[in-house]
Parts: sequence; C-alpha cells; structure tokens
Amino acid sequence: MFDKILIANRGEIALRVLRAAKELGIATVAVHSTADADAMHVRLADESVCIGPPPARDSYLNIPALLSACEITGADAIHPGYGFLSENARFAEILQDHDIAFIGPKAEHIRTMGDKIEAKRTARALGIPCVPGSDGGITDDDTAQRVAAEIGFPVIIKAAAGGGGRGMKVARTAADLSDALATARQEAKAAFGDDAVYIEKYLEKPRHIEIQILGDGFGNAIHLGERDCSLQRRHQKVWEEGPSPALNAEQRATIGETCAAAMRKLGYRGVGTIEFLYEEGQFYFIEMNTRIQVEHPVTEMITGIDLVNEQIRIAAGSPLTLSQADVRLDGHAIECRVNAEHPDTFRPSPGRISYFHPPGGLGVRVDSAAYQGYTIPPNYDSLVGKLIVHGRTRTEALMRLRRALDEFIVDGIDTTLPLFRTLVRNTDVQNGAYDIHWLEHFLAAQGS
Ligand code: MV4
Repeated sequence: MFDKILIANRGEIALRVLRAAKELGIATVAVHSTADADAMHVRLADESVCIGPPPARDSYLNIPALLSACEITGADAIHPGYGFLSENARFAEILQDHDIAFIGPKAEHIRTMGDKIEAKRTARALGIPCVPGSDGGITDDDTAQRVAAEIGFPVIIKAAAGGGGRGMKVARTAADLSDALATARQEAKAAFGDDAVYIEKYLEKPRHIEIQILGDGFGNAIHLGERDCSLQRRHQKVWEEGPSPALNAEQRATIGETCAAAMRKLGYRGVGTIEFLYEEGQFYFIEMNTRIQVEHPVTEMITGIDLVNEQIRIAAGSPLTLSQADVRLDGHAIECRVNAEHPDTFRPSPGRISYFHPPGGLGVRVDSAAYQGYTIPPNYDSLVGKLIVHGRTRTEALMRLRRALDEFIVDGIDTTLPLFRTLVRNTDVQNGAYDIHWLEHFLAAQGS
C-alpha cells in the first residue's frame, strides 16, 4: 500500500480523496495555488505545498511543480481527482517514469478513450452498442454524404478530440451537410488543434445514462449500476440520480453486464464511466470517462461502496475484492450540484460566504470544501458543494431532497439552490419524465 498520497486537485474532490486516504491509514499531501492558501483541503491534509500562481495551467496543471512536490514530501502516489490532469495519458506516463503511482487507469486506456473515434472503435470491438455512424474520421463531402445516406438524417458531426459537447454540429438534410462538416472541422482545429471529426445518427430525444464500472487491470471487472444525468445545462450536469427512472431491472443488468464484460476483455484498471444515450429502449455508446466523476456519490449511496477507496487499493496493485454478486443496488440517490451562480442567469458569483449551514440527518450527504467565511476564488469552477440524498424509494429521496434543500443556507453569494427548490417540486422531475433537452426547455420557458 502507499505511504503517502499527493492530491493534485482542490475543492470538494480534494477533500473526498483525503477522507479515503485517511481511512486507509495513508498520509496526505495537499497542493495548492496561491489563490487557495485558505482552502479546506490545505487545512485538512497532513502536509501542503504551494505549487504556483492562481491560473490552473501554472499550478494544478503544472507537472514539474507536482513532481517537485512529490520529491519534497516523499509522496509515492498521486490522485488526480477529476478535471485538471485526471485524463492526461502523458501525465500518467511521466509519473510511471518517476516511480510515482498514478491513481487511475493505464495510460493506454486513458489515451484510447480520449480520442472519441478510437474510443468508439474500441467500444464496438468490445461488444458495446454504439450510435450508428462512420467507422472512423470523415474528411470529404462525398464520404460524409454516403455515410449520412446510409444512416439517415438528421446526423451529428463530432470532433474526435472533443467530448463533453464541445465541437458538435447537427445536419438535418443533405443540403446542410457540407457546411456542417466544414464548420465542425474548422471549429475542431481551432479548439483542439485537431480537425478530425466523425459522423453519427442524431438522436432527437435521448436520455443520458452512464454505467459505473470498476476493474483491477487483471481481467476482473464489475458494474455498479447506472446514473441518469439527463438534466444538464450547456453540457454541465445539474442533477444526477440513480437508478435511472427509465430502466427496469432486466435492462440494467443487461447493459451493466455488457459493460463489465467489455472491461474484462480490455483489462481495464480503476474506475470508469461508460456514457450512453438511451432512447426507446436502446443504449448507444457515446464516450467513456477514465476518471472518478463528480456524480460518483450517487453510486456510493446506492451501493455502499467507497469508490475512491477502491481506486486507491486497485492502483496499489490489489485485485478486486468485490464480485458482481456483492454489488446490491439499494434504494435511490439524487445529487444536486450547487454552484456559486445566479439561479436564473447562471452568472458566476465568486466571493465570501458570510453564513454556511449545510443540511444533515439520515440519508443526507454534503460533499463540499466550503465553510463560513470562505472566499470562493474566481479562478476555478463554480461548484460550492454537492447535496446528495438517499431514500429507500425515489419518492422518499425526493421528499428528503426537498427537506434538505430547505435547510441548506449559503449567504453572501448567489447559488443555484433556488433552482433545485423549484426542480424538486416540478411534476416532470417528480415523474422522471425528462430527456437531455428538458432542462434547457424548462429554463427557456422560465425566461432565463
Ligand atoms: C449526441 C446527441 C444526439 N445524438 N449524439 C453532447 C455531449 C456529448 N457527450 C454528446 N452529446 C450529444 N451527443 C448523437 N448521436 C446529443 C448530445 C447532447 C447531449 C448529450 C447528453 C447530455 C446532454 C446533451 C445536450 C445536448 C446534446
């Protein structure tokens, strides 16, 4: 097992990793930018190292500074959290060259899944159902037209280096396709320095459902059910829940086992999320995330499995101790991402939290690095904290969420808490009757 883990992240996920490390008896090193000297992860870690100025590229993304921090403190492993360097295959390789463990997947799997064309090719070869579309990259109009004619309009053009919704163009007719292709390639080149794009059938009203998997790199892998993350705004998840209101037990077991079998074949190591669009009873692979995700507590609440503890033990070379039969999905969990943003305009609202009172009680979890008197710096994401509730049924979880939201007080800054108080009382949300476009339509109808 590791002696000391350096946490290459900040905010609530840095605390989340600290907690898992402490419970394993492992010492912790926090790193921070000058903007984060007063941050909670710095206070709670055994040691801390300042690694640079506020811009992330000079601090949390600064690989030489992180290596120096390991050298100074004697850390033998790095947990990257999410974002920042978490899906940087080169970083994983550099750590390996320095005999520092990367708490994450094999570099080759990070690289494969980072290229969305390669990811899809790999998924298909592993027996995961994919959205119909081009087998590889598309560069010319004739090929684009041939593929589109085969799969039928509308189609969507996506950047190979994209993901998370960046660099997508929909073409509704053959007449739109040439422009869409040219624009998509230009935008991909400008945004990612890579103009590789691919084509898929455009699904009009899917849900976003993702399967949590766990593998040990020795050919053992299990699934931990799904999360429904359809409630998004501008490709930012707002509300995540599990199980999905749209699936029955048989559908869940089938797609879960397909994913677990694929990860066994791949020899995947660590936690991973296989993202699907789900429409009319069918699953269509879109991407795979090779990191711990923001919404992982939803899965922890319904399985009782500590995913970060599993990540650490697996990175240390331990084989999986859980079998599929050990994974019991119990009850229902909902997560709300509470952001420091105006609840109507979503304008970021950094600043000092003058009063902070998180909710509590049975089945309520708050993952947050905020505290009363803390000043949210303007340099990073606007997550103040995640409120996660668990209930024996979805109805119980919804009532508990309503109660917990009413207890939650964050003064001094704008937060999205009022939006959640509205959503939890909405009939469509209560019925689970939403797709990936529901929230944007709802917000437009509200006039924001
Ligand atoms: C799609 C799609 C419809 N059809 N692919 C957006 C994020 C990226 N991960 C994939 N995305 C989409 N891919 C096909 N073939 C619609 C979206 C999409 C979306 C997906 C998940 C959650 C919210 C979304 C909002 C708009 C578009």
